Amino acid sequence: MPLDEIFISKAILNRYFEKFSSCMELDVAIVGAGPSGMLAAYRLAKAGRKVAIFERKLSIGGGMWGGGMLFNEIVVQKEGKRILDELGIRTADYEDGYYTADAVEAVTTLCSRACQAGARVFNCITVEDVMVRENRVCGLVINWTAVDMAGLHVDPLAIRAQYVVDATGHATEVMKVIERKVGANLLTETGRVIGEKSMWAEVAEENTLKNTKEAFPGVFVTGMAANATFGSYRMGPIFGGMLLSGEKVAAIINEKLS
Ligand code: 48F
Repeated sequence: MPLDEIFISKAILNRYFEKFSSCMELDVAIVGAGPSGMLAAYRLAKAGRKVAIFERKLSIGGGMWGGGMLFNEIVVQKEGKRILDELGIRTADYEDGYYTADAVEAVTTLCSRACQAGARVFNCITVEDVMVRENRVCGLVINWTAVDMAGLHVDPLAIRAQYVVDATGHATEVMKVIERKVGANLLTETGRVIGEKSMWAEVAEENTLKNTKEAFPGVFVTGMAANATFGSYRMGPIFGGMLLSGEKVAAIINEKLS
């Protein structure tokens, strides 16, 4: 058959809408395709959960592509290397328990593993709100990023999820929208998003794991969003904590879904 532009267009539309409508009701909806969100998606999909990531940008990877200050290498510790090994991302021994990996290889492989395990990634979609029933988040309100960027007055759509993961990094966008609109206390000391502190890699890495937990009924925080929500430090371009946090949030939610 000669190439037909309309046939190509229909193939894209039909396949996209099949994919999208199969994700209207999810076990887990993850907001943000940075390292913590993608690792969580990979683990949950591998466990057989129906999981999708909604990512505002055209590109996945969040802060991982750029390594540190655009030098596209990342650093992990031994525990982070365990996860990179499992994913098939090559690491190089540096010194004293530090390992490096190519940031581009890390992002692309992590996303590929998540997709092949069954996670769906929807890029160019911004999560602008949540759905709440009886003081528990039960879904996301989404719109095209292009609509948001153009400032168009267009109503969003919604998807239902048993659990939502805020993996939006420093911005902590899901928690902030809950804080602003829901009018109920978050599960933090102050009942609010406490906010991120300055850089202290060692404490931040440790706290990322501690802070990976439920922050509002139905919503878990992972990665840098966990530290920002519960008021801990930033860590800069060391990524073990992000991966371990994604692993932890997936394990907790998987357990709950069981
Ligand atoms: O920031 P990001 O990479 O999150 P992370 O997994 O990792 C943090 C590290 O990259 C680094 C660090 C530690 O090493 O400090 O910064 O915690 O990825 C967050 C993703 O969420 C998207 C955003 O575009 C990015 O790709 N995002 C943010 N807000 C929204 C969103 C939103 N409202 N809707 C959809 N996506």
